[in-house]
Amino acid sequence: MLIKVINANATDSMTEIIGESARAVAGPGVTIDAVSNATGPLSIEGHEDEAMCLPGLLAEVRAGEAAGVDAYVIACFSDPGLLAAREIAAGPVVGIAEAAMRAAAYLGRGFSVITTLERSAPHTRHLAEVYGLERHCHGVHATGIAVLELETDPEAYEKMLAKSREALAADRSDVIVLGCAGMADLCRRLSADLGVPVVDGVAAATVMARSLVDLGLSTSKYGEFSPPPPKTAPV
Ligand code: 5HY
Repeated sequence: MLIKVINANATDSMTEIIGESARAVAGPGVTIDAVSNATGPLSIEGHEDEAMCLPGLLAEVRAGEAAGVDAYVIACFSDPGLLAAREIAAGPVVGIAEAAMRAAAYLGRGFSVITTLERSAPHTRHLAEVYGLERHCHGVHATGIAVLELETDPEAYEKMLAKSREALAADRSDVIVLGCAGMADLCRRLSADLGVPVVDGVAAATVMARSLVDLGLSTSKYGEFSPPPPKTAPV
């Protein structure tokens, strides 16, 4: 089985972290093709970045279709292009925010999302509503660490640990969701230090994508997610 994991941004070092997380859970017989979005922004930190990442991200899905990819993971916590990718792909497409939040709902009474910049928090709350998980999402907390600083700020881990402890107490939650694909490598350490489940969306989405393929299931093409009709210019 071939799962293509698409980092919506153009930062290769983050793609490596994402690929490692996906490979760690992929299981036997699954090949992970982790790719960067060559024409996307270096990080996705707002609506304009999200819009700008879409052409490159969807081009990767189209290339995946030509290469026989079985399923896709969109590895960016705003789940950019998720619905469009579902129109293009024959196999299932799973976004890391949706997969992480759904997984977290199995694990406790309520979860807190630990995100990067404060500006990302409202969109995460919006996604929880869209996915019908707002009752489970007890809070979204920003660390103030920009996406690319996750790799360069020597205090990034300590800041995430402190913010997670604050969130668990303030939200009366019992599960932490990592709100950025670039946090994937911190998941196990954070869970050990906090003593609660910590969900990395890259891993959750990879397992979900694999499971859907194993079940022989994919996006319905019956209605909304059928390819759009061909267009001819008016004359
Ligand atoms: C992500 N941005 O997962 C999001 C997270 C964020 O480039 N990869 C990004 O902070 O909005």
